[in-house]
Amino acid sequence: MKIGITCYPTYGGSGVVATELGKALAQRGHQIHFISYALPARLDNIVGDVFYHEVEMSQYPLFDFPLYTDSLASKMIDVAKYHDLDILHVHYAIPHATSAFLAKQILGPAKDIKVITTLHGTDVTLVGLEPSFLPLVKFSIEQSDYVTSVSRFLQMKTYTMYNIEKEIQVIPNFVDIERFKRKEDCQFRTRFAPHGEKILVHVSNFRAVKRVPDVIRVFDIVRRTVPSKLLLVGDGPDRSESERLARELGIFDDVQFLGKQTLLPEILSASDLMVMPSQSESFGLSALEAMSCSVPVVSSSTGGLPELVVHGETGYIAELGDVQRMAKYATELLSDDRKLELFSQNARKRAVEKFRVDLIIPQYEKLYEEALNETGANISVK
Ligand code: GMT
Repeated sequence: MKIGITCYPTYGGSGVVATELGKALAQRGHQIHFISYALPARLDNIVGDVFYHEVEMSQYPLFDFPLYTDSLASKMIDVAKYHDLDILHVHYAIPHATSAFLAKQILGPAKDIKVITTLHGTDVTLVGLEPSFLPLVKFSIEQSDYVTSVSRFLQMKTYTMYNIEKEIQVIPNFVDIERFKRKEDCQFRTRFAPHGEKILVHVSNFRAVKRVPDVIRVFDIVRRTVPSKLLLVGDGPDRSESERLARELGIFDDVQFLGKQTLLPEILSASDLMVMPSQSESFGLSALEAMSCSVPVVSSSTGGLPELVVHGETGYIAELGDVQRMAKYATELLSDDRKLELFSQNARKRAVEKFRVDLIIPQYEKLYEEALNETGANISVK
């Protein structure tokens, strides 16, 4: 199949999933066309037919604000026409699903391109609810030929918050279990924890929803009883506040702010426990990547996290904001090497058995085939 994939090209989860999906599909013989405003961050190690089309933005002085939705739709039309695309698969509804709707209408019934929208999280749970977006998000979801969400939580949220009748299929996120595999004798371990300390890790875009200050507070409690270090990977609006908090608590020397990193499997391989106290998390891709590297997760109970983290097996789940409980769980696990080893094995096993690439990609392929075998829009309802 010839598939156009649109996503945000940054390190955010939806961009990572879209890029890894495109790479895996190309490896299985499909022709993939990425359409975005920059080269997707994880578009490396390409095997197969992968193209990248950059959306050009017009700089006309009358436009105080960039008209990305329009420019993206025009680029989609071009790519669909000249590369004879069968499918446009957009990740994160705003504004991608709207641009795809426009492109489909303009291309018309002769082309009958199928639009698939994958909902990822804040496009539905946060940004999409703003009055300036809500009607457009609802409309664009309903007009897509097929809609998927990355967790049951997000599926139900979309049904209820947008009163959507259209069927939303759950296709969970996935992980490359060969790339995200624990590397023993990892040099990072001696670098970060030279005296054999335990290592806690957090990976995010440091937005408010990730509650990075909670990670630091959890660590502050854990390190009182367990000799340990904290690695913070990523960057974003809450980084300065988090650095300030670590200084204020007098623990800055035990906290490493690593910024954005590409060597994630190596960093995760050096880690003993991931902390993810998010306020909202429709799936929690970085938790899955940690689990795949045999790192158990202590998380909040929000969103889709309970669909990923099995309490008492692959990690622990606590109420949102309950820093004391998260710290108690982390301390317990890090103080008991046998239990830690068991949880690490369970975490890896769950990633391998439920979320590995070759289990999930065929679900998307099946959806594409269904879409192509249909004439006219998918009118199935929930
Ligand atoms: O808003 C974000 O945190 C980023 C967002 C994205 O689209 O990049 O992440 C969402 O999609 C990821 C991939 O499906 C999920 O793993 C994240 O849980 C989800 N984030 C939230 O729901 C906050």
